[in-house]
Amino acid sequence: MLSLWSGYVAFPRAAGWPAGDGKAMQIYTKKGNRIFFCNFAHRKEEMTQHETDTQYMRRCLQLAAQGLGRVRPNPLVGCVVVVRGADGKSRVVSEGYHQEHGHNHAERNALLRGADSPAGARSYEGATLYVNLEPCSHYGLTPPCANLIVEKSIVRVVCCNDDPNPLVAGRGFAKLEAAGIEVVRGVLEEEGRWLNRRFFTYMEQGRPYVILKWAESADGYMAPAAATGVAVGGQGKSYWLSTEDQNRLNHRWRTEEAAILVGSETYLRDRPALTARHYLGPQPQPVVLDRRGRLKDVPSGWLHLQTESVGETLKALYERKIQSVIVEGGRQILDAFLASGLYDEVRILRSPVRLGGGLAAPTPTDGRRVHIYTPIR
Ligand code: AOF
Ligand code: ZN
Repeated sequence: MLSLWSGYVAFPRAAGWPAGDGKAMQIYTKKGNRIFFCNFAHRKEEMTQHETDTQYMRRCLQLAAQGLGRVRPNPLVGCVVVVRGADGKSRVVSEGYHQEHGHNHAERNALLRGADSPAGARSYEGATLYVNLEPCSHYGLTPPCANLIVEKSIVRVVCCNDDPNPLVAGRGFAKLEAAGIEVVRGVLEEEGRWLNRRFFTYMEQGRPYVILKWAESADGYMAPAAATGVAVGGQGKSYWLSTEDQNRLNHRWRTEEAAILVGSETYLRDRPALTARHYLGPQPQPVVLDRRGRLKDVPSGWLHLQTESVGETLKALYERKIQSVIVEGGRQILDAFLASGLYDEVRILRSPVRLGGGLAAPTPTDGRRVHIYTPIR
């Protein structure tokens, strides 16, 4: 009897017993005894609503991610519109995402999709709208999304992150609530902050999101001994640390950030092109940091900065609305960024090659920000 009883108690939560539908359920014990019990209908309602919200928010984040590299300095935003049918089941009736800077926001794309078709002209009355950022309330390059949501008779808006943009910052939610719309905030909040880490860093800290990146050998060197005079990773040079896959990944990263920065030493030695050539996508803004003012021939279109500290450099980029930057070297600049603490991610492309000596790679101490990429074999 005791084992039976403890089995019953353990089931619903720990073993993930299907949450109640209000109906009596029966299970058989090993000895063939039948036990009836009734599940907790109200618990299922709560669970299901939260699970449903989480599931649709995940879809918003997935949609949003497609704008990476194309919407900056705007955030990545996805939107899903859901209607509950007569059978009580919810269905997605429209989706959209912010695709290009200056173009429609996610909500507008979802709510006006096929606007000239009967479906597009729908009011979406009674629908729930999921969006991973607080709907905007301002007239920017596009009219306010909050107004359109009200016009379309949406009754519930589920959000992931509040918008830190001072033009919005709570006014979007206030508009919706004033129109009697139920607002749910903070669903998958951490995932949303990670997806939009560039936007949040730029808005909240007044500086671009900083990624420090370098390639190092399996034994921790960035370059062979100086005496060899060989630049690692340099264009047309005979020595190459990264594998082809790592190189392609590196070029993909270049398409994802607004700018790419090197120091004058790297510029003079490698004459890097700083373009994304091995991956399709937008090109980053090349930046060269020339603290000693020794460069005369910086190509047009490059940003030539003569700032002295990391803080000043980031301020100069922020003022030019550059939301994120990959710092690709050299060693001195990487060390300066590491020492300043003004960086968000370190990406190390670790090569299978061993150099046995040479220029040691930096040794970042904050492991939480370090990501190591080794080739797949
Ligand atoms: C939304 N949905 O999909 C996005 C929002 O210059 P604009 O008009 O494109 O406005 C940019 C600002 O709008 C941006 O900084 C952020 O606050 C918000 N982005 N809002 O409701 C969207 N991309
Ligand atoms: Zn908007």
